[in-house]
Amino acid sequence: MKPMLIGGEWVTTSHGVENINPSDISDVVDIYAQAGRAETQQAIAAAQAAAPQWALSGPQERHDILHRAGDEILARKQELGELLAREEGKVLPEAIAEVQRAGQIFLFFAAEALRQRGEIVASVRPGVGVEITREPVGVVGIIAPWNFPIAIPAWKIAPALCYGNAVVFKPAELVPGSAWALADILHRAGVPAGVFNLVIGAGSVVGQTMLDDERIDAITFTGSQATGTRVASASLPFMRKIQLEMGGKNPLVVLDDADLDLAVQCAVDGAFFSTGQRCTASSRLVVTQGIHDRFVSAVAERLASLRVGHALDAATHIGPVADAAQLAQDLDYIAIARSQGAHLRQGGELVRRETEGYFLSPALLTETLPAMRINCEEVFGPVASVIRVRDYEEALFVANDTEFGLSAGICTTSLKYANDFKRKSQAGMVMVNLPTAGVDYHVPFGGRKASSHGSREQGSHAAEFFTIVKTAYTAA
Ligand code: UN1
Repeated sequence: MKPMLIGGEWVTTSHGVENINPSDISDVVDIYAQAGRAETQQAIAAAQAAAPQWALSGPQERHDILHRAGDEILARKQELGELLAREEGKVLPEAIAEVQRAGQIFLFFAAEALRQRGEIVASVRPGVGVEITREPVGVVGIIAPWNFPIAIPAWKIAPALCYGNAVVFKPAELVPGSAWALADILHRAGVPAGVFNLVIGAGSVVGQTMLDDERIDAITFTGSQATGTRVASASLPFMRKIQLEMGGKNPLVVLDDADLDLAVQCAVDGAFFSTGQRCTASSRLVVTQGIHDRFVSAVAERLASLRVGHALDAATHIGPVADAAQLAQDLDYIAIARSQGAHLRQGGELVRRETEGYFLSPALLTETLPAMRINCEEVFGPVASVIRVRDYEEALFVANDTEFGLSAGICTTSLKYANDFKRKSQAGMVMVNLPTAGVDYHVPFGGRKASSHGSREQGSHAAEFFTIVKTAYTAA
């Protein structure tokens, strides 16, 4: 059994969390010590004790630790990619790319550690000087989802440490393997005892204990809207800082003048790769009438040619759904869409393979209307729906007509429409002739409306969440 990391010590318990391979449910990747309330509280206490010293650490120490971690992640990307593909189910090339991204994030924040600076401003009062600096927040709780088992933890942990915070990290129970590997790497990279703590366990126990504990000064969370709302309401009594990423219902607009091959590629990649399990997935394909039929046929044809199967099989394009509950949810949404009048044009069927896994063929629903549940709620699976619209104006309206606002894309050869969409889209990230999913690691990530709350993740904008601004006045 792999232990948890509390106060710089590897700690074990009698209960274990099994890490099951969704491509082959007879394959138990490993067993991980399961934290309860007491262990979570110990981890919080350890972080609180270590935070003041770490806050005083210099940029060189933080740089060196983050750099060592980034280097090791990159050097081991093949092995860590295999672990990730095995525990989460994304295909190996996607898993390796995710590990690479995690390594790059650590190197980015290693460099950011050296770039921390403040401002000196003239006071409006003669003889007074004003300094504006950023200080660490203190103890940061990190609650991560299962769909990016190493990249999302990396883009929360690296800035937390870079800006001088202590961390209590709760990964998703479905994917403890990558989280454990990351903890081991950070531990050996020289993170001082208590500055980084790993607690694996149920959201209702570990997550709830974190939410209820006043000693956690900030929580960064990625996951469902329902849990995000719980994080927000539990944090309000403490006036705790929060950063929430809660999914999307991202539109990809395809206009009559689009390059058809490119539009099909954007739609298939954005909606179905990584088994559609991305909060940035292009789950609503908003298509103008002149290209609609050609686009739908081409997407359906492309989907039929994709092989669903074991994530580590080189012939596989799309891996399994992450677990039984997610598979049930995907199938439910397909059934709901059909009962509301959608046409299942392609896929949406369970697929049998040599190993028993959660294999679902990518589902394309057509003739859907914006008000149908399939177009309002996040499915989080290989399921996309097509909405037929008259023209660009209607496409823009439909694209924005959602409570979410994470990412939005448009495929067009018209600069006029592309620019108009960039200006008027109500999403946090806008993509022109690109899939809605698949973002760079060095620029801000985040959404608007119900998709996100708090300041942006990633890039130098991450400083906003992981620091507190101090304004100091000095009379000469
Ligand atoms: C991406 O599309 O490259 O959970 C990243 C998610 C997002 C990350 C998406 N927070 O899917």
